[in-house]
Amino acid sequence: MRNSIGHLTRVAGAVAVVALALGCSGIAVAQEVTLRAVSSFQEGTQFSRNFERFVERVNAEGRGQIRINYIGGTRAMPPFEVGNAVRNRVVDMANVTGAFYTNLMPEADGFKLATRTMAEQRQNGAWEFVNRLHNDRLNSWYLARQFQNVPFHLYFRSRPERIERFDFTGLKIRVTPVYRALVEALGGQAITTAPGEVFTAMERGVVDGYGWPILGVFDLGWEQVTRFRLDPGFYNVDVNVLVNLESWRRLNDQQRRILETAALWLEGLDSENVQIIAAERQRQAGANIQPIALPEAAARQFLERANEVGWQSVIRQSPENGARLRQLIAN
Ligand code: 173
Repeated sequence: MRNSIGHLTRVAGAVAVVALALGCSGIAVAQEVTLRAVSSFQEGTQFSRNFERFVERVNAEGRGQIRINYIGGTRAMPPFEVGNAVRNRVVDMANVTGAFYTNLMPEADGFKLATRTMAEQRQNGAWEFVNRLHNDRLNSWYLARQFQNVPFHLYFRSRPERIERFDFTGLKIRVTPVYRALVEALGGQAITTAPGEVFTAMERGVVDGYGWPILGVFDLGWEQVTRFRLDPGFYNVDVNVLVNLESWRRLNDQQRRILETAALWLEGLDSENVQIIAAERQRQAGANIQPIALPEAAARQFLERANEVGWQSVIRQSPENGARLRQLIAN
């Protein structure tokens, strides 16, 4: 009896030690949070690439604390569904342009019109305002914005007749919300498609041209169906990194700091774009994509018109927030 009690005491002691050890390691394991992430662009292409570098960096620096499980790009999820997926926590994180979630947040159409840098926007309350819009409409945290120094262009299969007067009457142009108001204001017919449908739409003659940034034309082979690019470029690209709000709130301070530090690094990668753009213009010329350069006065008019039409459209869709956004992000 005495023996068996002694035995039981020893067993209980051992169990307690094991439980303690498990308990501790259990806490340590639970501390590494995994976030599931998607991109609204194809994996490995221009507008996914820096986000993929960001994922690598977070996974290296966050070892033991936070890990991003990158599920992939448009193979994993259609681009126009990404905003909703981060809102509903189908994913925890998304690399997505505002143009793909204007259905949830009409103001997102205005990000392309920002003239203040992200550094300025983080100082003057713009980031906070835009973050609040994301909190309210996308149930998400506005972690970063990339590619602010990359303009959009219009590309064509053949030289449009009245292009010098930027008259698009009779032209069918593939758009997203980025270019829709402008194309329509200039008399063109706007047809919305995801990037993955541009090649076929051009090849089959469903459209005469398309809107796209200066970068990324070669990613999906569009040089085969493109002969002209209208210069100047207009607006600027926004590709945002969003984190579902609940996923964000569940992180501890240190995990958030890892993401925030990497986000600033990610925004800093924009400094690489100046050289990348110069090389890309050369590459387009080499692939027989000719620039149609508007004369200086016409170019100025075109840009003014684009800017005006862009803001009108945002403010029409969201009068108060649109006007506030303009004050905060544009000079
Ligand atoms: O043209 C598009 O699909 C589009 O709106 C966009 C936005 C940001 C980067 C690349 C494309």
